Amino acid sequence: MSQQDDATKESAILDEYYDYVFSIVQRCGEVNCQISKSTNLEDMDVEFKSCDVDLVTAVDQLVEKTLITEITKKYPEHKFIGEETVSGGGECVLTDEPTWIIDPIDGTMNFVHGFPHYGISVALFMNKEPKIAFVYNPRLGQMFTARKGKGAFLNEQQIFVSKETSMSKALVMSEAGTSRDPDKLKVVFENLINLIPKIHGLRTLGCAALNMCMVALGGADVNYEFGIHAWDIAAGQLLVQEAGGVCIDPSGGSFDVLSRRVLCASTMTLALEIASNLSQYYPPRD
Ligand code: LIP
Repeated sequence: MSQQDDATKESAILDEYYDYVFSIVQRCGEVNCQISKSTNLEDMDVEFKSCDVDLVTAVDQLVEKTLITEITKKYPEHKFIGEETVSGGGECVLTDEPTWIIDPIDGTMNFVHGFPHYGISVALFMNKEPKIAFVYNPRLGQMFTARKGKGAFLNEQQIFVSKETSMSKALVMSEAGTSRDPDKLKVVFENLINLIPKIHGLRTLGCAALNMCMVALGGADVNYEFGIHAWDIAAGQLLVQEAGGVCIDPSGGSFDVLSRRVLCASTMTLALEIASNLSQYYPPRD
């Protein structure tokens, strides 16, 4: 078989995966949305993970279970890295096999408070490269999708990053994250004190995957965070890249989805200028 035949075959398989998983993500979003509209904060079934601001709800667990069960039914050989499975003691291993990296609700704190900025984040990696991405905010009806080589979309309209190259004009997103480790918080605040006078503005909305989507659609110019996990950024990586932007390590080196560090931006010039202004924090890898 020629290389072109191989590429056509892979593209057809990826289209099939995309269509199948798109409808599962949509269904999970509908369930999630009904629950969040009909549930009071005090009735919400919330548990704590690494600390008392690292939350998980029964909805996170249900959405992750549904995605894994439904994908396994059709593709039993596929692997998974899911936030709640890993938090429950499961493995976080990325091989060359087709692997779905899942955050059932990215922005669980927002979900629990009814702040309508959270989403289901799902990415397919093959040979350790992202091929398909979905980030779905069911409360606001925003479905972000991307396929390798085929662009990034919001509700089927193609999206592009801004062309911003200058830090002084950049709208920057970042998060303190869910860890309360004083060493990490020191770096978070150092960076804010250093950056805020040099940038156009700062936004911190509590959902890493949607922050990356804001860069992909050109609303924000930069997003960086230390301490996030693969499931928070896997789909965002492809969305930003397919929208014409860049994902790098916050030190300026290459991006590594398991490093728990991300810096994405509209342009490489801007990404490197931000990187050169950041104090660094290196959490243990995923
Ligand atoms: C959270 C993010 C939040 C980020 C945290 C954490 P969770 O994900 O969305 O914006 O700052 O590092 O990863 O726990 O809600 O899925």
